[in-house]
Amino acid sequence: RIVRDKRKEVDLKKELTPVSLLERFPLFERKTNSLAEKLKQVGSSGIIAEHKRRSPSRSVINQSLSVQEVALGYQNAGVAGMSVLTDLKYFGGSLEDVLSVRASVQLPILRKEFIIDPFQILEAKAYGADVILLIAAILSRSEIKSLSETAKDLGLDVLLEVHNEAELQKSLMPSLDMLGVNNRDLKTFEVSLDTSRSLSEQIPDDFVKVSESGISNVDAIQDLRSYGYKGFLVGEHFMKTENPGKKASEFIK
Ligand code: IGP
Repeated sequence: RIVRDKRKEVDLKKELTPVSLLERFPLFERKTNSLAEKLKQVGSSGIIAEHKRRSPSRSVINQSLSVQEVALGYQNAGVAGMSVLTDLKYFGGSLEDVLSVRASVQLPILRKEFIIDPFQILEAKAYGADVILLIAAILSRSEIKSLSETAKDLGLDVLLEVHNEAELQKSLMPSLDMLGVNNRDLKTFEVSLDTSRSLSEQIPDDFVKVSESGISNVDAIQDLRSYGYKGFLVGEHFMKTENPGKKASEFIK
């Protein structure tokens, strides 16, 4: 369903902004800032704070703050990186949000999108992102391979997201930097941090481990660290407050 929607969206966008034009965007030449390297640094907060206006599981989360305000708040709090949802239909985001965040902060930026086509990776680069997300549930192994290699060629980091053992086993390859375990089941929206706990030992040490979704307290982060996680992707818990940056700072010493 979502893959079909994205196919259409991408075909339309390719006509409006052909690759030859994207490659001439000023940010296309920008040297990227690695999120994986940032997470590996000793003393990193590990927090990847997300900008999320709404979601299919919770409808409206926060529509009143500007994306710049949110980004500056997160940066001041000391987060390691920022995730920016660019899907319009389900999350109310856009690539312009990435551009606004890029203009406001130096943090590594993850383009949070359902990526199915190399064109979306060129867009990510052209709009100032540093990292792309690939979701194992909607991609074959050969798609993961070609998309991640495209990203690496452009100097972007790759975060590969899995939700179960089969997705993890089919996906392991050297062109990935980070392995994200999504605690939320994208089909049922059920959330359990046990997903991260139980998959952790099957993720080889060459990948930076990231736990995604449903994280709402500092103790959970301490616990996940003991399973080897170095990155913690948090959206709703910060965004549902009036001051997401302030909420994020409570998670960072
Ligand atoms: C953030 P949460 O529960 O803190 O808002 O979750 C992030 O993990 C979630 O938005 C997410 C997501 C995704 C969204 C993880 N993987 C894939 C869209 C597509």
